[in-house]
Amino acid sequence: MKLYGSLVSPYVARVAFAARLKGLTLIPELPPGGIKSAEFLHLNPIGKMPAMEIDGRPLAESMVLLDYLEDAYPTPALLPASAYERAQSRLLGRIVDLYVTVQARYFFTNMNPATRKADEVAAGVLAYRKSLEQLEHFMGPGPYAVGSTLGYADVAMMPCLQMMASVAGACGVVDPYDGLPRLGSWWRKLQTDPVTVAFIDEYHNAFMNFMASRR
Ligand SMILES: N[C@@H](CCC(=O)N[C@@H](CS)C(=O)NCC(=O)O)C(=O)O
Repeated sequence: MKLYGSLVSPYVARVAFAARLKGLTLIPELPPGGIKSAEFLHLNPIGKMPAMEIDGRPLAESMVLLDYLEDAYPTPALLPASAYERAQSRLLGRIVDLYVTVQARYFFTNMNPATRKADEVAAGVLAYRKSLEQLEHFMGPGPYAVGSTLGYADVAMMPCLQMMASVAGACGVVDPYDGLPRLGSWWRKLQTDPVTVAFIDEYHNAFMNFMASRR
């Protein structure tokens, strides 16, 4: 079983972290020719990371890969037991992918203060905030995103929200979870758990090194 991609991608990071929580050794590797090479496109014609190769067969899309790991390696379970909470966990991941991380474009294109367009950043701040409110609405009361143990929803949310906080932060968003009590206490909870702290740091360092290399 192979995981293709780099930890700089929050989508790759969520798969790597899920695998780690399951005790699997699944270190992401960049395909030798990159993700637009003919070899990689043969495996994953979507041309995005992550992708996996499982017994010679291809699989892609990070949330599908989380589900694969959960089905193939059920212990320890990352999804909760109840049907509602399983759906709630998947919904949180979907909101992150469809409504939260898409707002990163407003910030990525305005990282340089010299060329920053204030109206674009302002639109991004509003759209990002709205998407966080949507996430907050569907989260559980804590301490984790769904229930009282670290699981699927936390793994799906953590690197993506870390990435969003970094790029929005670079454009002046100081406390994205202000006035969002569930998200705020969830994020603070993650900072108290050595397992999540280590992973957040690892992902954050990979992402920040990547951003520095683009300057
Ligand atoms: N929906 C995909 C998103 C993956 C994605 O956008 N990956 C980015 C890196 S963060 C990528 O590979 N981008 C390359 C491109 O779009 O050309 C997933 O969840 O796996």
